[in-house]
Amino acid sequence: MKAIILILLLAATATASVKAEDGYRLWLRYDPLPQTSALLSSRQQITTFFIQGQSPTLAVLSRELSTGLSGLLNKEITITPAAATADIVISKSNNERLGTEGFSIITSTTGRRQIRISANTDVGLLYGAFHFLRLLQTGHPTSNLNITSKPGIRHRILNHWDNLDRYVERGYAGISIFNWHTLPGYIDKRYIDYARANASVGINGTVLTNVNANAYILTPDYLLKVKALADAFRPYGLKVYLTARFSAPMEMGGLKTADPLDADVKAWWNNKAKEIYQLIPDFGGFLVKANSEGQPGPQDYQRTHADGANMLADAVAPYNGIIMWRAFVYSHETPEDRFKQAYNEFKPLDGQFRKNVMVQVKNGPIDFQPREPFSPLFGAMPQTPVLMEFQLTQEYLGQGTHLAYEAPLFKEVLDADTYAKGKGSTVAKVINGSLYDHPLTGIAGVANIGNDINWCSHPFAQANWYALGRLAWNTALSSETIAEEWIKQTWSNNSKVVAVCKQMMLDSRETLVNYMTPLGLHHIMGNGHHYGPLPWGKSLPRADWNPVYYHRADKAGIGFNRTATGSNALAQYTPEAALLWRDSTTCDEKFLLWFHHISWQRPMHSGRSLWEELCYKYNEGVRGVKTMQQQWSSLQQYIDTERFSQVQQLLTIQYNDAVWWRDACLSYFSDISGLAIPAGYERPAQTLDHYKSLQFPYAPGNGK
Ligand code: GCV
Repeated sequence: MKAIILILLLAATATASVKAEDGYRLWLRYDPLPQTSALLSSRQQITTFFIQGQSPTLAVLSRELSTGLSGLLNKEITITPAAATADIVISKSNNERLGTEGFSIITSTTGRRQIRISANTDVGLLYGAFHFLRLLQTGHPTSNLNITSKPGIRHRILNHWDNLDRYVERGYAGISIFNWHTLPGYIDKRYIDYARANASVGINGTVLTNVNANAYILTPDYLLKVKALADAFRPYGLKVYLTARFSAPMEMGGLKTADPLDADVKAWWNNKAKEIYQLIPDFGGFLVKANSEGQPGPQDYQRTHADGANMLADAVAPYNGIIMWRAFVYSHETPEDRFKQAYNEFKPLDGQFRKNVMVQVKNGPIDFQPREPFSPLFGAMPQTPVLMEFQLTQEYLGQGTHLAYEAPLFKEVLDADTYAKGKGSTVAKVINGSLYDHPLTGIAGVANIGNDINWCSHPFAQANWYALGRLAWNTALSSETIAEEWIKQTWSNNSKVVAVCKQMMLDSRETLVNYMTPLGLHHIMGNGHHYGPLPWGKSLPRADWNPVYYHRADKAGIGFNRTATGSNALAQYTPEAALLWRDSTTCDEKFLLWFHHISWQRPMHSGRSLWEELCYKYNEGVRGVKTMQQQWSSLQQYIDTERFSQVQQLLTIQYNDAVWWRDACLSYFSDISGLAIPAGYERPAQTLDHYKSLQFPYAPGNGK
């Protein structure tokens, strides 16, 4: 008994010593480092820093370094006017290898021991300073640094699907952080912290408005608001972009047409661009969703996507602006497999775009599913820069309540081999421009940010924002490295916390795939809001909005035949890439039902039949969440009560949701196949009719 009381007391003391946290500080917490020897030596060495020159960017750098160092090292840090007596020297270099954003960090031991951060530009220095703070925060020894780093991708961008009334489409973390009503007069502290966070991971662009665009953003009053944000973000190297509503010349300019070949339309956009660049000389350009899901576009005038993109590209070209033209299109009329439509539309346009246009392609052919094969457009447009679009906000991944670390998903796509120019033609090489020698390169993430106190709703969702920036900088970083960095900065350097959180994060995406869409199932989520299972769904007006369209389960089997005997979507890949999936007996089982309709009885690699394998995988998913719950519980004494409890509660929701997914899907597939759930697996707690009767009229995503 005494022993138990002692353990409880010790646990209580450990918990009490962990400071309260609300998650607002993200990974830039700068709390005092633990007193380990490696870190202690940095602590003893650093008391002063020197910055050569003056500029708004250097001013924010200086502030960040003061705050960061004094916090981490828990002592006073001073700025010295003399480089010779400084412990850290920040100065310009003239080093071609560093480009316009790269930096070097070197521990110099000739003469006084100094850490020297150099770059060709102020923003390069800022990135270097943030990297140095990251090294300190993650417990990296600083006594022997010799780092050179520059981004592999030029445009590293967040896409906000934020409306002007602050509703965030597919947003689960409150309303938009951009308060258009109080702009331009009021610069919320959040804007600055947002810019800091982005700069700290190298994100250098932000599209402020939803791709389902509102032309009102282009009115003079709103452009002044955009200017205020651009001015606030500029010192952090963060450029602003807007979405362009294709019909704006009609809605805002009173023209009778938005035909991209019409002289008045061109003039309208040219003047609009001029007006914007007069206010914001470094305005990034436009992102456009056209002729997709009801948005206006050039096809309304029998023009092509290239005609539309080029018209806008010409308008921003004099100011070095770019156009990001989305390939997320699928036609109302075409009965063609939705998988194939973006490729069919865009591949023939290769070579027709202006030099300042990038075609923005979602990572997979359908729509941000828990697992998708890479989009066949990657590698298929050699003459066009292709920009990657990932989704950080978890529209199909449990939204704001499920823990799903997305770096493994991003990596799976980036590392996939398109074989476009032979073996090793990875998607990463397509988007970093090296495969086809394109200087214009980009990667975008649909933001998961809102005005929730911790920015992203789920405390672990911040990691997806972090991962996008780190991978955009260097696609070769591993999911493990990124997770470890993020955990150390966000939670703790404690080795147990790092090990346990890392395992949870690394397993989380596969766990989610297992309880939602194992073996290549896809798009079987609830209508509209996309939360929860709806494999029986067939009520929506378009076939390809309905789950039954995607899984095609019948008495004989399940899956979408996309081979030559089916929709033949596989033909859009190079033969070598398609080889991975073409033959149902050798197809990577993770993708099986994406490409094949398979008999329920088909033996799988495990020796189980497909039906049993499905039961096994759904149960694995549930087990995975249970494991995460146990892992998290083991960290209680190391984590502040607020965030501990928040994650614990969310994991409970995730567990219940995983059970619901498993039971609803297996009940339905059992009904369709006529096969019973094998002995040894848990039975669904409710009838299929019960699962079918569930309604979620107020789930986020419904109604807007
Ligand atoms: C912004 C999916 C989402 C939509 C989104 C669209 C897109 O269909 O459900 O909310 O619209 O993708 O990416 O344009």
